[in-house]
Amino acid sequence: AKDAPSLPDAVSWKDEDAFIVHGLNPITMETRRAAFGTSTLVPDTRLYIRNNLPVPDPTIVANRDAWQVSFEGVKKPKTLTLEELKKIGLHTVSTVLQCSGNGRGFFPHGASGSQWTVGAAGAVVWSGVRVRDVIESLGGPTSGMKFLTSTGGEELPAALERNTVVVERSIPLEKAMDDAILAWEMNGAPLELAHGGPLRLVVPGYYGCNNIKYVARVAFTAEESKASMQQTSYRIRPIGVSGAPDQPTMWEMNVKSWVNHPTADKEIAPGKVLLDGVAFSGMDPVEKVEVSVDGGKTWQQAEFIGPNLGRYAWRQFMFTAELGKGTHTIASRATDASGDTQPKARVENERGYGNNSWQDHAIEITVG
Ligand code: MSS
Repeated sequence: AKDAPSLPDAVSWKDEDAFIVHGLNPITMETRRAAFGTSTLVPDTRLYIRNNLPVPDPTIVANRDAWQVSFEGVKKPKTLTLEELKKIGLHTVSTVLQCSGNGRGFFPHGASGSQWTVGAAGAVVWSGVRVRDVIESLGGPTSGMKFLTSTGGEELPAALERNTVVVERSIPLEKAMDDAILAWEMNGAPLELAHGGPLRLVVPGYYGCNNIKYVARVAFTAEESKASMQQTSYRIRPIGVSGAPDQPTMWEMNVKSWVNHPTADKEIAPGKVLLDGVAFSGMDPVEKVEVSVDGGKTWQQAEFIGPNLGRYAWRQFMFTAELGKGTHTIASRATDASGDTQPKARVENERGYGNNSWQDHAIEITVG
């Protein structure tokens, strides 16, 4: 029998053995590399969790349809319930949800934040209503608006200034109107509280931080949110430099891949060795994955397997290598439809965001 579960209630239903738990207050847990399967989607029980604030009280999912969202910066501002949103439209999309800091653990300067390796990411399927359809039913954005600013429904500690703690992110208005959705379902079931239920914003191709959980306010704004989460956090800057609004923000994801199996903890016999992994990009579909079994000296093309769930999902790939006794450094390198290829080296930056270095994500396996 297993010991009493050590995960808090909000995530007690997760498959604990599948995770590296980086922290529980707030909850920060990544999927182990070896725990990723090969059938494209990551089941809810194995999908990573990243919360900036404590998970809200479960009473908010007791009556999901009663959840309210206020729409502002539109011609006919209104508060709609989830029940009303469900009548406006229905759209389903598969995306890779990935934390901006996924791969931070590979930065040698000790970037502050969760020391994620590969597992703060997963492909899932969402159902909800397109932001565009809701906004059109409210007369469209008012003129002069440039961003969609969304706010999480967490109760904020009264002692702290709102903008220093609130989970609020702005994305370009065009992106929001193009394909963002308000999702109430993930992988075929009502969205779990820990993943943002009853309702979450999903921004396909954008980093996790933009996918606001428990979304309570959706506003078109002329400027980016004044929240620290928008102004100074999630900004790419050189090591030692503070975050500032003129630095690039974590919107579109970059092209990335990694090998999941075999894992170093399994015995591997010499001969044919099957490798598999995942590959994805931000706004462009991934087109090609190459694999190297000699630490990047030579590359060969891998084969995509499994269903193609669209440009925002990840593709599984596999490769059969002929490996002799000894230690081998296995790397993968993806290229997307815009021609972007994963670089060898990470882009050094203060907070360790956006790591897509193929070298950092390589694994060492011992055969024989
Ligand atoms: N939302 C809210 N409301 N809150 C919080 O905290 N976080 C972020 C997103 N959203 C939050 C939100 C992050 S940061 C992330 S990644 C994500 O979410 C995650 O998700 P999941 O579901 O996995 O947990 Mo980084 O970039």
